[in-house]
Amino acid sequence: MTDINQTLTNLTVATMAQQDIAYGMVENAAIVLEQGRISWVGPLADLPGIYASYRQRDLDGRLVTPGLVDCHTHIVHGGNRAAEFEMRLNGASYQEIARAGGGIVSTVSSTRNASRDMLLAEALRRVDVLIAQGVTTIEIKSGYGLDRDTELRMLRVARAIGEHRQIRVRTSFLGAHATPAEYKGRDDAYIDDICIPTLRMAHEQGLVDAVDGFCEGIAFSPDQIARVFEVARDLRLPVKLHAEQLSNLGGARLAAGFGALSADHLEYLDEEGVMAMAAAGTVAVILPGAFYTLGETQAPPIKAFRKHAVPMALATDMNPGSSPLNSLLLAMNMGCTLFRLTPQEALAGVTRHAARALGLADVGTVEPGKRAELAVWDVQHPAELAYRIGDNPLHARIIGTMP
Ligand code: DI6
Ligand code: FE
Repeated sequence: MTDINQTLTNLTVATMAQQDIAYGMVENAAIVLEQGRISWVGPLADLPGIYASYRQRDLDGRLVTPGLVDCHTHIVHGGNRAAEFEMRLNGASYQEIARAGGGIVSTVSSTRNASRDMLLAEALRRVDVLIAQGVTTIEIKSGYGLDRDTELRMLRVARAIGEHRQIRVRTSFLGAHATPAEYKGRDDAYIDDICIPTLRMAHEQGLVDAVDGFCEGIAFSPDQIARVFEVARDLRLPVKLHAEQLSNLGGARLAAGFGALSADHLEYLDEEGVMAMAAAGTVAVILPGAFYTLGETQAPPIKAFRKHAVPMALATDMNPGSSPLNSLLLAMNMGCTLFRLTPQEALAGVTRHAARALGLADVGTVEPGKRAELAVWDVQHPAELAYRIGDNPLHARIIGTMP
């Protein structure tokens, strides 16, 4: 539903604004949308007279939240890894799967062999599932090309998604995701020959909003990530990092040192790393889909994040290998059930904190001045959004028309 100026009435709104009221809740509320922005939010009884002439839209007592933000996805990719999933459940080890050509490498070859149109069609099908769940902003990474042309093609497809659907797309360059087969054993040469020159070219073509990396024993060292982040800093691009997913290499500390928007996964993060993130204002992006798919047992340090007031976001990490999870609502439920997040933390994790993990100040809460991007739900209480498993209570997304 889109309209230029309208007043939404007969609703309860979880504004998710930083307030001492749970969910920033306002009951019997009204929301005024003008020219694609939120102009006013509050009790209907206090609606200023200047809005009396606006067309009113009665929401029948439904719950309104900010449009959801999925701040960490690899949703553009070729092929899938179902065969690998079956091999694993038939007892194959990761090594056997890798020897059989599984893992990131297999998605790299599927993606390199996929045309722009194929990548776009497959990604749009996955994005439509998220849109149907109230997502209005999505982050999309490169990282399955690992050569110049395919990395650029992935980023162009990501931008095209925002042209084909009413969803805002933010892109992250993830050339430092893995070393491709042709550079096996030559990580530094890959960083110098392919990753950094492709980052510069993608930036020149306006394809990059942030720079990401995978800091892990099976991927890149902190020093190698630092070389990519120094180029990002020269290009005035913000950074974010897959860090401490399988071990503690000090990736989150490195990211915080670069003033990173976010550090993501974080299962093996220690309190020193949490404190470095707190000092830098770096958001902790929690990815329960990968934890669940990989059968991980080490949970991220949620209590330490609370203790040091590190904002926590939640995302699908939608990718064909470690997190073939295409539901942000299920990610909310997993965040609560697997990591003991509260339902309020889970909703903040896919609204206010997810927007902050993307460096976006104009979405993530229902407050005057923010973009008019809302989700309307057939639920009585916002906790139902994390509580339900496999359900989708979305009634509609409301996206105001920008002039
Ligand atoms: N961490 C992950 O879990 C994924 N990438 C990353 O940096 C793995 C992606 C895949 O398995 O295809
Ligand atoms: Fe990821």
